[in-house]
Amino acid sequence: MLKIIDAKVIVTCPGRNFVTLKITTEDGITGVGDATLNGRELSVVSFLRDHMVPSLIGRDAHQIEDIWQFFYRGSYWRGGPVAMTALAAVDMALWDIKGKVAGLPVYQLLGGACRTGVTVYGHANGETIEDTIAEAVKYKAMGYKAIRLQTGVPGLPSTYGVSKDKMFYEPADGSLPTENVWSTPAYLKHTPKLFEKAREVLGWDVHLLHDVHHRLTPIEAARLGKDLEPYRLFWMEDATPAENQSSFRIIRQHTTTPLAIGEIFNSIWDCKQLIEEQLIDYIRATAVHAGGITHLKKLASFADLHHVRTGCHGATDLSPVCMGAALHFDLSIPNFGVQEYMRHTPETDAVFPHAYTFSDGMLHPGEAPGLGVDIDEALAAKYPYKRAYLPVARRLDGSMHDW
Ligand code: GCO
Ligand code: MG
Repeated sequence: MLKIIDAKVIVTCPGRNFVTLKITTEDGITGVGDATLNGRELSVVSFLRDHMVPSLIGRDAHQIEDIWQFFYRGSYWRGGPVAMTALAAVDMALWDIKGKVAGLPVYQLLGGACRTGVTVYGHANGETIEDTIAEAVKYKAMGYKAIRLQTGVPGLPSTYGVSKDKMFYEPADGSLPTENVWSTPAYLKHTPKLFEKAREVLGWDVHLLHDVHHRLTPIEAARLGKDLEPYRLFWMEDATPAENQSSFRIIRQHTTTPLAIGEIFNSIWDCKQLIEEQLIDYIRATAVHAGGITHLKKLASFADLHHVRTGCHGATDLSPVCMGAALHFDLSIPNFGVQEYMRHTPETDAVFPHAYTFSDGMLHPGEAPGLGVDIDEALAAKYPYKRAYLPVARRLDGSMHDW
């Protein structure tokens, strides 16, 4: 028995908001878990402090599976982004503690390394096709083997995914939601030109990816997938919203462009049909929003049976603690595909000292016991919470468009 005696929720904003759960055991061993839900941070803080922490205190930190089952199966109000993010934080912190007790990095507890490192993709974006490709050239020079390309759409004043600060792109850009303008015809016309030019300049020995951010209907996504086929994308991401999972049948019937989705999924139930019917190629669910390492491991095993590989979300709104957890997971599973890697700012890296390192297009979680990521609480306290929202999109006629 390794009794949990404290669980503290820490909020910090070193450039953007992060929520971290720090669990302490009676032996003084601590573990950290990411609890950041972009634009909804304080809801998770309350969920943890007001509802979960009181029944976490006194439990055995070693019983990771039982604690997971207690909070998921034992709960009348199951699932949803807030509860699953809170549960993920508990789960990650417990894996961190178990690794520290064992004196092993978490990937060893998950079955050991299946590969030498974790191939990551970086983000190249710009207002014009030329700007985007110039950014991609820089990523190639840094050693990246996979690059996501996003570009502004002519005629639209701003486009989500195209940032001012290139290396440290921040999606939550306003203290109230910014309103972007969207036009599907303009986007569908422009995007294939980006990839045509990209292949010309970057060649064929680099993986190219693209994120649609749920902006298309299934038949529009089918059209885009077809138009992108000559450029052999690694994946087309979030082509259409997926509450109705059978929508992906329509896209799948029409195109061989590989499909990825799942960064907003919270459990296996959000993608059971997508996986079972082999409607996607990559599942993007990640530790912090899908119940932690414990649940993600099950999801990946299920995906493996259906030839679906992983591509964990790794934007800047997932803290370095989540990145650490993702890397241990990525290294240890057979059906890993790729890991997203948007770099954190130096301020964020200083608040979260970590053992993971980047070299030759790959990240490695390092050999520190546990997750290998910590939080400098004194430094964190210097950056108080600042309200920030993700933008929304309206069509040219003013009506709301899908996120
Ligand atoms: C991605 C994303 C991000 C998200 C952001 C929301 O693929 O990295 O789509 O840009 O929108 O993480 O919180
Ligand atoms: Mg995305």
